[in-house]
This record gives sequence, C-alpha cells and structure tokens, in this order.
Amino acid sequence: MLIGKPPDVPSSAITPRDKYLNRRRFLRNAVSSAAAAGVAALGAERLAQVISPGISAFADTRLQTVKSPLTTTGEQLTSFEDVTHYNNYYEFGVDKSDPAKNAGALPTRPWTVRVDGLVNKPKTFDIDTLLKLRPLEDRVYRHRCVEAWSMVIPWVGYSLSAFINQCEPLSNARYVQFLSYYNSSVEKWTSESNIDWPYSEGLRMDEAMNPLTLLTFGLYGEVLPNQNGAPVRIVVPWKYGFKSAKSIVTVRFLDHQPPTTWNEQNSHEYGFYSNVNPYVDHPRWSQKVERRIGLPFYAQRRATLMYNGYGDQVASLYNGMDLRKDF
Ligand SMILES: Nc1nc2c(c(=O)[nH]1)N[C@H]1C(S)=C(S)[C@@H](COP(=O)(O)O)O[C@H]1N2
Ligand SMILES: [Mo]
Repeated sequence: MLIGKPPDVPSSAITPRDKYLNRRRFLRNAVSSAAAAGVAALGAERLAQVISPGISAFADTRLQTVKSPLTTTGEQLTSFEDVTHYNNYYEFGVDKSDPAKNAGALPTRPWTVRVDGLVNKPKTFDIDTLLKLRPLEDRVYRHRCVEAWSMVIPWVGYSLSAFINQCEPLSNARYVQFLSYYNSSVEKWTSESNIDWPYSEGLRMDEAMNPLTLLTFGLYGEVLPNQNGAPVRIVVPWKYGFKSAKSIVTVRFLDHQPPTTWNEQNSHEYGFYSNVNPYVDHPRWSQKVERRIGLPFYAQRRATLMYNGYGDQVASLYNGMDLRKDF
C-alpha cells in the first residue's frame, strides 16, 4: 500500500446528508426531464453516472432497514461526502479521490455471487436474492485503514454468517476467500499498481462467522455507492480496512489460508490477520494513533484501540496466538 499522503480533505467537508440527498434528487429529476426532452443523447442512465458516479437515474437508492443490536459507538459519524470521496479502491485508481470519479464504470446490475470450493454443491446467488435473505440492519462501525486514518460509518447489511449458512460449507472448510470483480477493460486503472488481480481477501471461518462480520449492501441507508464496493462487500470492523473486499463476485471455502492481495504485495508489512493493533507498528509508521477523517485539524488525532474497540466481541478468537507473529 502506498504511504498515505497528507489529507486533501478540507476540515469543513462535513456535508449534511440531507443536503447531499437533495442534490441527488435534483440530479435525478434533472436527468429525467432531460431524457423526456430528448436531449440526453448519452442516455439518461449514463448521464446520471457521469454527473454523479454510481448513482442510477431511476433506481430507488433508499434501502429499508431495521435497528441492529450490533450497532456500535456514539462517536460522530463521518460525513457522507467524506465516506464517498476518500476511498481506497485501486481497481479505479490509486489516489483517494479517484474511485469517486472512476467507479461509475462498474456495472452493478445484473450481479451474481458464485459460491464454490468446499461446499455441498456450488451455487450462484443473484444480488436481489441476497438483498432479501435477511432484514437489512443499520450498523455503525469504526473503520480503520492500515494507513492510520479512520472513519465512523453507518453501514447497511446483515451478518455474513446468515449467508454462509445458506452456502452449506463442508466440515473441512476452515477459511473463506472473497474475490472482487475484475475486468481490465472496465477498470482501466489496474495497471497503476502491480497487484495480481482480482483483489483477494480471506478470513478464518470463525472470524467470518462472528456476528460483527457484515455482508454489506449500503451505507447511510442508501445502496452502496460504487466507490464503496457496490453492490455487495464485506466489512470486518476489528481489522484494517483492506480485509474488507469490495464488489465481491466469488466466495470460496477452503481448507487452507487463501493468498490475499496485500499480504502477497508485502508480507512484512501486511499480515493475514491484520487485526487493528496499536502495539504492532507497521514497519514504516506507528499504529498507536490515527487521524479521524473530516474533523477539524486539532480534533483529528486519537489513540488507536486494540481490535479497533471490538475486543469484547472478538479477542477470544485469538486466544493462545502470538499477535506479533500472526499480525
Ligand atoms: N476490491 C477492493 N477492495 C478493497 C480495496 C481495493 O483497493 N479493492 N481497498 C481496501 C482498503 S485498503 C480499504 S481502507 C477499504 C476502503 O473502503 P471504503 O472506501 O468504503 O472506505 O476497502 C478495502 N477493499
Ligand atoms: Mo486501507
């Protein structure tokens, strides 16, 4: 991973969600009337994506959600603007501002997730089936990037365990691998880094089954913007952000630890476990403190919490392990 350059996010970038949504509604209406007038030679759908990547002109982007007992933290939410314009999604460029500009190219419908490997029988799930599998929950989680910045994000989804139970993994399945969408003619930025695509991540089965691990379809009550991993991604709140693979197309059950993108890039810097850990520094920077995106400069710095603050729920998964060795 590149060393994060100083933030280019103005401290005033806290945009109320309502303002954003009004803008979005305005765009949708503008696009619809443009189409009606026959001026949208581009096609209304495409025009909407050009104006505001990842947002369809006609789709209802609001998700129906229920309250979740697993929502966490009373901390101030990171603004919708920052959550959607300060991203790591290397398939769409290596700069934090690139995914918001480029990820509109990702075709998120139709979309299927293939389940294979050590399962009773391979299956393919349509995204609309996945959306209806369980009631969608609002879950606020801390989000900690290995680059030592953090956010607080209200995700929408349900526990990955509910999906895994539908997959019928065999008893010898000990790990689960997630593969992201990869198409170099859509993702023209993949040559900017020497990553061996597709983006791959993985969890041990007990980590994947922990109720905190979220199969994620939205944020701020809306479908995921493309730059945040539409139409479906993983979120693992006690691990560094790179464990949370975006736009997943394959879920594979294995009896061995899968190769994972950042670990393959540099195994000295990025371990398989990648638990947020203030006591294990990255070789090139400290992990003791982090910078909360979007806050005034003087309020950004804060102590990083062990397991990102989720120790009560997950510390027991690592009993008996040397977290300096298995970092
Ligand atoms: N496919 C894919 N998934 C990815 C990445 C990526 O480059 N490609 N970046 C990871 C990193 S480093 C982080 S911090 C989070 C960022 O998620 P966000 O942009 O929704 O905050 O996505 C992770 N998932
Ligand atoms: Mo990250």
